[in-house]
Amino acid sequence: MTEKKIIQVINPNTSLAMTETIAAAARAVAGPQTDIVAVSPAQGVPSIEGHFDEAVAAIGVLEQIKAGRNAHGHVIACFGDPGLLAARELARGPVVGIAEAAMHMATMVATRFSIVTTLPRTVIIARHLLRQYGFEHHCAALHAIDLPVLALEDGSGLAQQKVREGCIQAMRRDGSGAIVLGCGGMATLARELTHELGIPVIDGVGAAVKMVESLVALGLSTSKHGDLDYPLQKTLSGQFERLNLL
Ligand code: 2AL
Repeated sequence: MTEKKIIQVINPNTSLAMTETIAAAARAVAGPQTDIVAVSPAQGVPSIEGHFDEAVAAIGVLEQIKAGRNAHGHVIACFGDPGLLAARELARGPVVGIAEAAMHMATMVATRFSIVTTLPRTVIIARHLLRQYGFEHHCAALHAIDLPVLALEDGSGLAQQKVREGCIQAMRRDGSGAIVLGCGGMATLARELTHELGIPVIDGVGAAVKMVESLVALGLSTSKHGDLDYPLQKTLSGQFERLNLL
């Protein structure tokens, strides 16, 4: 019997409700030989909606990577991919962010995609990522539902309804062949929307889990040749002592 593979799925914010949503989406797509371990930092920001939030959240991501070094691979389940390259330095196995995973997959099923995210200010973060990852020319438009991240967890269903409307509007207006959902808290909506709209609606959590599974199955780890090598040994002080490698 083949050994089970552990994929650590990190929600970089401290919302336990959102961690559960993300865990459910990850488990829904994981193969039978994959164990999903969903975690979130004990300290940090309750939701990530700007550059400041991302900088704080990145520390929590690194702590979780360090604590989860028994995992075969890791997913960073926030659409800003906070701390991605730093996490790759710390980790042995592959680390995949949900924004990069969803964007990559979207380019494989459509020539142009649209993104539906939460607040207008997170649109800017997504734009930065499109440029950084080289997907600017693949993205037709970005849309914000204009509700904060935690509205997705308030139980009212309003945010989910707005995501649905945003996707329909994006499909009609942008001429895009696919839609990328721009928040970890939207993860469980993708399958139903794909069915309803008749075009691929891509959730980065599922996309990232399947990418990590593929990388692990192919025996491909994060390269330790060059800049993603383990961080140079130095002694961190004060509250950052907990990030010391040894
Ligand atoms: C996110 C996300 O995925 N989780 C979070 O806290 N903030 N990003 C976003 N664009 O809403």
